[in-house]
Amino acid sequence: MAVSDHVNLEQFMEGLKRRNPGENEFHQAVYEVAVNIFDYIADKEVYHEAQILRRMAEPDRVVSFRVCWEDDRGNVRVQRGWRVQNNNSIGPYKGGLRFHPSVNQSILKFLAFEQTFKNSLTGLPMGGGKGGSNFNPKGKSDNEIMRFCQSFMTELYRHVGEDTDIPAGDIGVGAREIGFLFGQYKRITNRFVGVLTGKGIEFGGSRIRPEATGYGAVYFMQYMLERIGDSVEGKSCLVSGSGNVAQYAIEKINQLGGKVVTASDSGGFVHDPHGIDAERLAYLMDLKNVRRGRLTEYAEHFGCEYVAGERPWKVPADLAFPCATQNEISTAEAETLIHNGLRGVSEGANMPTEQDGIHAFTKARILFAPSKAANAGGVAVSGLEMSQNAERRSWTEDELQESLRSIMKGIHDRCVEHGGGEGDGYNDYVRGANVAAFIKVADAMLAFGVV
Ligand code: NDP
Ligand code: 2IT
Repeated sequence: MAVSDHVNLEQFMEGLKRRNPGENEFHQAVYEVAVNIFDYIADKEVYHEAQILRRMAEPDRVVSFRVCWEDDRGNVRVQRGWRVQNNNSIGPYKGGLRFHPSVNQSILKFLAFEQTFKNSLTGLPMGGGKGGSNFNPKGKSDNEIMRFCQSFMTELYRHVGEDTDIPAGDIGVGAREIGFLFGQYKRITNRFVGVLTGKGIEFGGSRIRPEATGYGAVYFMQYMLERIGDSVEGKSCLVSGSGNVAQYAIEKINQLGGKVVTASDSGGFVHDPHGIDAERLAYLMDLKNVRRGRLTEYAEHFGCEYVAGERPWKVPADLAFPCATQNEISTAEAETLIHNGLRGVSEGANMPTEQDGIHAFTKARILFAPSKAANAGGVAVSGLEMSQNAERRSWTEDELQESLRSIMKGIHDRCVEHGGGEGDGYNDYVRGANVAAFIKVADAMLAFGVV
């Protein structure tokens, strides 16, 4: 087929939307990648002929199932469960599980698609997948969480395995949920294997997995700043979210000499001009992880402002670390941040910035690290947990800290290699990440022929 006969970007997106009606987050995630890839492959006939991007945007399979459980009052509850296995060309499917009432097929397809690219960037042999449920863990007792996780795994166990698909945590799924899920997998199969990552240290978990995503997102920012002769030290920082990723982003920013003045949850945000220092972070962690309370309590305890129903982006600062959820920086909020003198963004959450917001940041030549690069530290240490499980050993904290830093540096450098930043000129990390990730997966797919 001649190059001129190929569909263009617009036709490609029309087809994707027609085949996946109403799945807006999925359309958004694919479009973000397709813009760069159509440009990159314009003169590369082999990728067109093999329909590589079209195949990447069609998950290998989507498993959807019913999850029934009983609440503490004896009521029967019915939830939906999914596992989206997007692509296993460079390794077994790998990616988290999200438990949140907003979860639907579109969100999981976008996350599984993104995960394929992110995992490729880590340099480790992992394909992309994602799963979860519209179950709302908020306000549930430990026993209810356990019964739900057991029921969820009673179906999921058929589709996963240490060489097939290895889930982990995401929103609403942390150490407690992974423990219940692993316990049920082991009970059903009578096999003790690394089928999940993010496990407790006692049963095969890896050191620094809890820290890895937040730390990695801050390292990425540090590497972007170092490239232009600057650093995180002395910078004022906005963090959104107050869960796993946000907490360890705050910890690392503090260690590097930055000052974090905000955190948020689904109710609003807290503005703390004093800075969320080590002592205040310890309070926040106890509040969110142990007492499972709301940020309003933090504001009351430390006497600072809590802004209900809003996100932190109106507060002037040097750096922003969105660490809550998708589309949490609107285009208007991106423009406000730019207007207030923002210098850099590192996306701890998955796809937190709207498409036009990303465009506004890059147009204003703000350092912008897209999620698939910036938050890859979590899944990278998950990959290291898989290696440790396979060799039935535990590596030391020092080894793992060093590996995380060098993996994030490797991702940064690959984004520069393909991002058009010459010398210390402005680098397009979005393009760099998309192209670098694409090449590895695409070339593996070419090697397999038409499958
Ligand atoms: P947690 O469940 O630990 O924390 C999520 C935080 O975001 C909470 O503060 C929560 O508020 C807030 N939040 C969640 N959904 C919404 C929403 N719809 N609107 C406003 N606030 C919301 O999740 P994680 O920290 O693990 O995940 C945060 C982000 O990072 C997600 O985008 C996830 O996909 C991404 N990520 C996570 C990785 C990991 O290793 N955990 C790895 C890579 C990316 P509340 O407390 O009110 O629920
Ligand atoms: O989005 C992500 O990269 C994660 N939630 C972590 C996935 C993993 O397998 O550790």
